Amino acid sequence: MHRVAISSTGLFVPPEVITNEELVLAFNHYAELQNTRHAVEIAAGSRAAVPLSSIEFIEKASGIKQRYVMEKSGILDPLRMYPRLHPRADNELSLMAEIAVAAARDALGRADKTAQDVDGVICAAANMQRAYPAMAVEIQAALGIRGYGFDMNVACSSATFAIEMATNAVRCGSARAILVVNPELTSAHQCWTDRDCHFIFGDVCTAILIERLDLAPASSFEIIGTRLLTSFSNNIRNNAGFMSRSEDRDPQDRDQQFYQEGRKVFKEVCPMAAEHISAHLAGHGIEPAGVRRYWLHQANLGMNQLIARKLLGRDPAPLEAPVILDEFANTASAGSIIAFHRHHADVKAGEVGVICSFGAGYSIGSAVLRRL
Ligand code: CO8
Repeated sequence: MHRVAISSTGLFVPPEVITNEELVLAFNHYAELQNTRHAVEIAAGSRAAVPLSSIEFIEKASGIKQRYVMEKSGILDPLRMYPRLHPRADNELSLMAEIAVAAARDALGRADKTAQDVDGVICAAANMQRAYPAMAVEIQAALGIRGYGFDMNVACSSATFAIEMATNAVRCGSARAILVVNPELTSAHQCWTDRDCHFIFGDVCTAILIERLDLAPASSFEIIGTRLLTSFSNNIRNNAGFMSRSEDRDPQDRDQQFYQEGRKVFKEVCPMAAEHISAHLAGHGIEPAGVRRYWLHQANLGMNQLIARKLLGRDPAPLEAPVILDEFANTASAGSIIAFHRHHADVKAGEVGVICSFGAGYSIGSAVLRRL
């Protein structure tokens, strides 16, 4: 058995930003157009008016101030309200693969590694662009990596579940290094016309290079343990799938995009995540207070503060559980990896940190790391 490390991470940031001001302006314009069009039914009580959104609510309820997206003009067009993404020919690199390759190259460069040092690619994300061939195989080919690639989806926990898959492959010797990529094009499956969730998501891609410790750079993070948990819930769902055509579904049907019971998710997932992290740390003989940094899933600021409070018995200092969702919003599986990417340089040799993600499923995944 080999010891395993995170050698590096990489980040692709999409080219366009939508601030809360722009988002709410477009949403409220959409709401007014809808309410004017359906004024008679609304007055007769046979249809509910679309309520207006507010910047104050969004920032207070979530902590989100802006989000990056691949294409914003379609999202902000009150007659459209979703991105304009152009189909590509089969012989062109697909969009998900393109952003994954960019993040992967960033990760490889930071560890001073090349495609020849890697034996496999796992594409782990909340949605895949197509059914087949696997995104990971296209990404593997574009990078020139030998070996194998496969896709996996555990919604917001996809990255941590993939870290465990990659760690096991490297630990048992079936690969020297695995590249995990998390291309999250959330804007394509977000419901931008639902006031309760139109502000939640952003696009991004992260990459994680998981490598045999004896081959990894000197200041890598050893993966001393991973732990996964799932518990079925309908509170976060998206019913779009390969049977939608046969079910005569319209892609605009509300259940063919992301929907959730946000408050129930908040109440149920916070205690589960705190207990999961405590139990994982206890398994390694580590007290929650002995952890230098928690790189938590980035869905909601209040959620992260509550989980950190449950773990520490007090409010966390800003850098104990760093926040990136103000800038990126919820980027599904990539959030905790962005937090790690942006906030690991000051962790000292011997200090411990925890990456933890949680979301639809429900699913929770954690990795306990020690800096070399
Ligand atoms: N502007 C003004 N008012 C609003 C708005 C708005 N935009 N939205 C809601 N309100 C109103 C509501 O109507 C409600 O009014 P009333 O009290 O009169 O009924 C009031 O504000 C309070 O509404 P909520 O109870 O809904 O508000 P919350 O305080 O619960 O906050 C949140 C809503 C921010 C959504 C919060 O519940 C939350 O963040 N929960 C956690 C959700 C979460 O983490 N989900 C994880 C999903 S991610 C995942 O697993 C990956 C899925 C795959 C990715 C999909 C990509 C598209």
